[in-house]
Amino acid sequence: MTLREEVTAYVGLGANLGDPVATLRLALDRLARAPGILGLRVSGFYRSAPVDAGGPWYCNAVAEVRTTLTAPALLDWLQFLELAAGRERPYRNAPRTLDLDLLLYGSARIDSPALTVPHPRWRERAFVLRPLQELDRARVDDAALAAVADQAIERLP
Ligand code: A4P
Ligand code: MG
Repeated sequence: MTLREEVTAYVGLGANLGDPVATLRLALDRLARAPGILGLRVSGFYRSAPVDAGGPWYCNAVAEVRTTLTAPALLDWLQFLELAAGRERPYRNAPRTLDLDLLLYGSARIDSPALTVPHPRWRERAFVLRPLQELDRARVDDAALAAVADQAIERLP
């Protein structure tokens, strides 16, 4: 049997329909139990105004995931968890019960029809940068944060 190497990946979580905090908690719980997931570290939860989208404010967080899953296999799990949360896709950037984005997968660069890593917009979003900075300060520079300072966001207690 070939043992896969352990990789550290970052997953962005977002929700603005239903009970976003409860949905994020449940998704994190399910992700932590998924096969091939060795451990999770989770940022605080944030309330953020929709960026390039309408609808209610979002709840957002980022999870650092230690995994032996390949990036496509991890994406499959994330999409399964979105479906389990009742995710529908009526139009682009529509309000959603749960959105799980693979932000980073080790140092991999992936550009396939189903998966782009790093996520193309991760550096443009305060709702990604702020929670990610909590988990790994070195990944988020002050210039990136300054560039998104106009995006309304607050950490939930
Ligand atoms: N896909 C490709 N690369 C990836 C990746 N790295 N991670 C593909 C996840 N999926 C990836 O995704 C569409 C397709 O992208 C998938 O089938 C997958 O194969 P989706 O989740 O159906 O579509 P989406 O969520 O509308 O697109 P995306 O790219 O996640 O949207 P964005 O740009 O992330 O924007 N404002 C606040 N405050 N908080 C938010 O969470 N989210 C968005 C979504 C907009 N504004 C927001 C928030
Ligand atoms: Mg998405």
